[in-house]
Amino acid sequence: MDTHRDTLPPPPLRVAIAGVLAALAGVAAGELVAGLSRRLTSPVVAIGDRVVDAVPQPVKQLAIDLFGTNDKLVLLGSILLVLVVVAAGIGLVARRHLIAAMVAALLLAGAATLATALGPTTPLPLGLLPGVATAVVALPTLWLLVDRGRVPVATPAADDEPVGLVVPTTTASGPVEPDVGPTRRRFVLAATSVLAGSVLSAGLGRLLGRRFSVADERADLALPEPADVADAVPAGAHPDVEGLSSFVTSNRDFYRIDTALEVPQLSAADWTLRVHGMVDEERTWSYGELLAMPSVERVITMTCVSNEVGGGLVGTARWQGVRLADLLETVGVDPAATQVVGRAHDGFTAGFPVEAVGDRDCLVAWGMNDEPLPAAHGFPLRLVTPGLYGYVSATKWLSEVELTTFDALDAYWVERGWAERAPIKVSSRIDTPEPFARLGRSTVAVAGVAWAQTRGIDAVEVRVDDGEFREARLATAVGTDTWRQWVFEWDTTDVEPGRHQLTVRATDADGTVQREERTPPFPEGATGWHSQAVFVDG
Ligand SMILES: Nc1nc2c(c(=O)[nH]1)N[C@H]1C(S)=C(S)[C@@H](COP(=O)(O)O)O[C@H]1N2
Ligand SMILES: [Mo]
Repeated sequence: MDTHRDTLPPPPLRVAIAGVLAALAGVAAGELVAGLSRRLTSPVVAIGDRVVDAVPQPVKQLAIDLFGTNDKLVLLGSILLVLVVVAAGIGLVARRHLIAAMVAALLLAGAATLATALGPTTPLPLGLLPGVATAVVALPTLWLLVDRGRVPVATPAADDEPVGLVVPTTTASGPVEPDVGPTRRRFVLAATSVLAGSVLSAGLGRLLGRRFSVADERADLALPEPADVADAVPAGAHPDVEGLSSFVTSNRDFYRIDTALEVPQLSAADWTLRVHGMVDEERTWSYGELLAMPSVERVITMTCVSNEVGGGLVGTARWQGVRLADLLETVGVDPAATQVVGRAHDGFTAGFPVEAVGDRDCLVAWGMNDEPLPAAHGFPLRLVTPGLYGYVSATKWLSEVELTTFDALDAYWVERGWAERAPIKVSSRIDTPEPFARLGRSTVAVAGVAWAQTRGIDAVEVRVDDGEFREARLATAVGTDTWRQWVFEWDTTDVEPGRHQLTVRATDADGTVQREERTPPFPEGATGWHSQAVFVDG
């Protein structure tokens, strides 16, 4: 190229920085465009969504084991990290082969566009926009920064020339590198402008995106009083022991598990629930119509199949909504249907046996603890089904209920190897004392929760070290669909000072004793007794 006859390629550090900044500018443009419409997704989040859908089960389990419920942040961070490394590489290629680097950048932006456009909620061709914006901004930026990084032949910059935002033009001994200063300054100026522009547009995009929040809409909604309310939780259901879980879990403390990288913000104003498939006559209800139907309130304990022994992926709420049985009665179910599938706006599915709709209170819930469902817990509508793990029964952001058969449809997690039928296993957890607590020599209240939804808890036993299991005192049962609290008064003067191991096991009302053998959550829920060490003072 003629204009470059009197310049040399930029130093490697400059081109690497050029690559990274061009990528960031592209990402920022994607964020900005995604903020323009509620139906658009940021390319980074879209890539994350595709990864979540595609990664094999062992990898997913590893991510959950390593990062717990922070796995989503870690995923988004990893995507950005990979992007930075790849972009730096593209920058280095651009040093000598600008066209090749531009092609690589185009492919990268193309992948982002594909990820965004392939989203199940993405309307085309509008959905192409964030990805296209990424390419339209990243490619010229790369070209510009590489060009600005070139060095005059007269004074080639050393490869290790530092690129700083403060350009030293003099030292104690006088002026240095008179020709490099201006070219370096030119690059730093371009790079800083790109960085500032990126931060601004990404920030603006995020700011614009906030107007899709359903927070105000939720706050303004007036929920009806259910015709059939649940009794207040009796005082006897919650022993007064410090460190014991509250009986009803607050919305804020309720565990959250789903595949959504960003909490969906879905307006109830135009929300509909379509019930279809193997039915006599399909029907669609608006959110308002469902709110106007005779409703019920039920206290139900939900559990995630991924809950480890002793873990916190279990919670109890007062749920308000309509019985799914009432909706199914209206549409008329084909007797050959075996599976009820709840489908979310994004295509997520969870399916369970049709009989469950008749033999328990399966709810299309619109309320959680007397509030409209929080966005993270499924606003505007979700399913809540007692006795079945959430992944088969509790679709959030519910847009469809489909009557089908187990042969015809594998729901989201079943497709990924998890069990097709997933009743909740009888389980128990020690809430207090905490692991490795130091205990005085007195009577110590060991307390916790136990659950076997739809059956109920008949016994909880506690064992100290290798001793006999002894019965704990059961708190008042609220119902068979909720957990039950328990207390075991332990006289620590009975034991030697030092380390002791407390172990709990529960028995459900069918007589099934919690299994001792430790097995992991995959594919149908963990088993094993919860056990923890404490220290008794001398
Ligand atoms: N749309 C949608 N619904 C979903 C999920 C999901 O990923 N997407 N996860 C399910 C799982 S695995 C569980 S355990 C429950 C958790 O509900 P919560 O987050 O309100 O506790 O939601 C279920 N419903
Ligand atoms: Mo779950």
